[in-house]
Amino acid sequence: MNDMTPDQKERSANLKGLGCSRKRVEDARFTQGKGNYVDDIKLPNMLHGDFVRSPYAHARVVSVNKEAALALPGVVAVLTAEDLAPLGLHWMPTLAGDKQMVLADGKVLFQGQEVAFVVANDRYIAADAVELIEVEYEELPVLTNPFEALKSDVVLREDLAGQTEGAHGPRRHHNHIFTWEAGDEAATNQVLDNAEVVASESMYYHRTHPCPLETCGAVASMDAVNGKLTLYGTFQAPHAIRTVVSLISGIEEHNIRVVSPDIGGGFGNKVGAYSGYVCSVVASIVTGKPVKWVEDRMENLMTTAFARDYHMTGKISATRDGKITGLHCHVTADHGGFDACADPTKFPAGFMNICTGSYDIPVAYLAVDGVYTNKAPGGVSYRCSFRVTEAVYFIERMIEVLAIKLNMDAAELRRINFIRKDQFPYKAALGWEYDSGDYHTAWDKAMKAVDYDGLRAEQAQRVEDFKAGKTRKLMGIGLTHFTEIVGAGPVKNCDILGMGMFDSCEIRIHPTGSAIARLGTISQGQGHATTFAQILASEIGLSADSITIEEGDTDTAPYGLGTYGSRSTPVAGAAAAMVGRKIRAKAQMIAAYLLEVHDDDVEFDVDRFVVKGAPERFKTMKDIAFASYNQAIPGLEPGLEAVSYYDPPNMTYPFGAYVCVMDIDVDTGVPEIRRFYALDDCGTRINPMIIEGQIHGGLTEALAVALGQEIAYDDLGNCKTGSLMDFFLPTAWEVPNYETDHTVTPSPHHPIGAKGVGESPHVGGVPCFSNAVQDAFRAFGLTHTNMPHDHWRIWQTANDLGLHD
Ligand code: PCD
Repeated sequence: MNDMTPDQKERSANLKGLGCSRKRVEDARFTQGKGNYVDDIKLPNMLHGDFVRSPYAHARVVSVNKEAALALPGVVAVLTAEDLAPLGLHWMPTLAGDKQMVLADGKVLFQGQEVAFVVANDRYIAADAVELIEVEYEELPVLTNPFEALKSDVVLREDLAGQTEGAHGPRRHHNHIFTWEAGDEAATNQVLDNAEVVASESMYYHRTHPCPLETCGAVASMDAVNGKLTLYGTFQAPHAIRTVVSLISGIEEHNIRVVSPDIGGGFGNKVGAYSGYVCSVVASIVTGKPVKWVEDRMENLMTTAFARDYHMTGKISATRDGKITGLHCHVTADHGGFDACADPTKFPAGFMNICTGSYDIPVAYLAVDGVYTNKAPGGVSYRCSFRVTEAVYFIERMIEVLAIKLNMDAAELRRINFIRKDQFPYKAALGWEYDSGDYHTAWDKAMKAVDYDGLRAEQAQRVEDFKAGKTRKLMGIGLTHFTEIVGAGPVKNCDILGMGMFDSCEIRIHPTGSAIARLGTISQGQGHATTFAQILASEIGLSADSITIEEGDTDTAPYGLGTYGSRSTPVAGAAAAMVGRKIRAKAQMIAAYLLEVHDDDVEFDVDRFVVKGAPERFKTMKDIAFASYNQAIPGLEPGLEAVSYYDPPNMTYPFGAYVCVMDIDVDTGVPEIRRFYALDDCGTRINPMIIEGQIHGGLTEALAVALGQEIAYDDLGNCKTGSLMDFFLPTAWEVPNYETDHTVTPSPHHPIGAKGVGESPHVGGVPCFSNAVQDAFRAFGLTHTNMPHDHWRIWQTANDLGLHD
């Protein structure tokens, strides 16, 4: 008879599977400086590329003189649009159905735009050569305001002149890109016209930037003998990059290997395709040597992947006692010189149509106008699922504005309008079907945890004290209840450049009962090597410590759409669970054969199959793995491997309840965060420790955006925040101690009930910090003021309200 120790509980713990705060396996190399980032890649005879960039935001390029640069020893080549044109590579497609200049083709449309690419023996020579290239420009009128751009005679995109149809429908002006609508406008207007109460507000969600620690970069290496191109890069979607490179270069896809090595943060910055990638590939083909291109910090901030820049106007209607009846939202979206937003094809404004938020709003309408201006292109989802941060900021501000109008408590207004638990799956007015939620439970838990009533009483007292001259500090209570939408997504409505957004996992179990699994996603710090092994451990009964996770090499990983939009858990995580189930199904047959019983007479028990009713008769997964390789089992192929491609039936809808308590010094404009409470519900939790880390990181980025981070331009289109001297990155000094909490409402359609979580703290955090600032001034008549709430702007708000008098 078999030994029955260890018991089931202990065996389960040994797996380090779902729910275990397993230590991050990748940290051994990260904490010892042994990571392998793009800039660590050094190939024999490697050359270095650097860009000549436009100092002007809008100008004609009259001439480019390369002579002096080419004469500099060590300079190998200088590429301009003229050199790329014969190859058809001077323009490239964007992820949004537009096209973008790889190198300036006759004109430039934003400051920092790529004009020429210098290739040299080392990076220093390349930088010196950049200085030697003489470009003659003829300045053109600059448009940095999208409202003015829509009225101006100045044609920004001359290449599109006369085109009245764009990738997303009709264009009504030469600087207009698209109008995207969702919902029922007539019905919404009717409700608004007849409503008891209507609150309106205009708000600007400023331009910002993901600013990952590591900037973007690539190393291209063309092996002319074998016809193989290897492209290493900071890619959040390596397979999609391989397909794009193949389509635009004509190199067959099997001859291209794309590798994302370790990535130092992505945050949406590394989803799109950039000129640097194309130029390094072309330069490698032309020179026959590997070519490296890595952005510096200024190039990163000024030219790749801005986020937001949404001018939003809302109307929200309600009954006098606070039941919301309708919502109207209009957005003017500033896309810069090219529409290079990274969104699924059918969603030119991403998932902005989740802007009804956590509330049961019977009728709604959304329209988004995309506009060209003389700013950098991008429009990436900086820690959010395709514009959901904008959507959540919009609705969470509208709720506050409505509460002011109704003279109601904002927490109570939320509570009476939440979608109820029994309404899920809930079909929202703008089209989404929310999978699951229990908002009231989460909200009540949060209110209780922070003693909400106590806080309000303290705040009222503070207002009295302020008025009586006893204090110069106001107190703000920021509230947010957000609903995220993550896991793009169902192939039926989500694609990137025509490729459906499924994801994948392939696993090979080795004879000794350990395994390697590969996925179509790519970690940028999230800890996938730790967590995907946990999902698999619970499914197949082998310890997570025995499962290696590999991502990011298109020669070995199964095709997948990559990591952004918190899609890895909802999509690739589901593929991992499903592949585990395929392994288990085969293992069950092997176990039954070995135990000499019928397949149906064995059942899975943590790490083994046992004979039903006789648990002392079992075969562990290790036994089964070995048998699959060393024994001929009738009717079964040898080996234990499987692959799964998962097309999710729906998105997942994580949610959360956040509270921020802040003191604001009205004389300095300095906010001091006293308390930040974050309750998150991401369904089944894979690794609570990693989730907590994700929450801390996302909240810190939210603090940055709400309280200071901004990409700002002057009227001439000069970027005023192109370095970390001006672009705010919070440090430990500004960051408070976060309190985290959770509820668990599993996703009904995900195989293990998990929803994404990485973006949630950012999506919920931004409105929460902003609401806290605004709430501090509510008693003094403030309805709304725009972010970022830096010290100067807060001081200005206090001043405008007469608090310095
Ligand atoms: N989890 C768990 N559980 C659950 C969920 C989740 O545990 N339920 C975990 C996982 O596993 C992982 C994480 O957590 O690890 C996350 O997840 P998700 O949510 O799914 O996500 P993903 O996909 O993985 O990722 C992405 C995200 C994003 S999106 C972002 S921004 C950011 C975040 O992630 N990024 C980053 N986080 C982070 N972290 C780090 N460290 N780094 C980075 O970079 Mo976008 O769209 O891209 O914008």
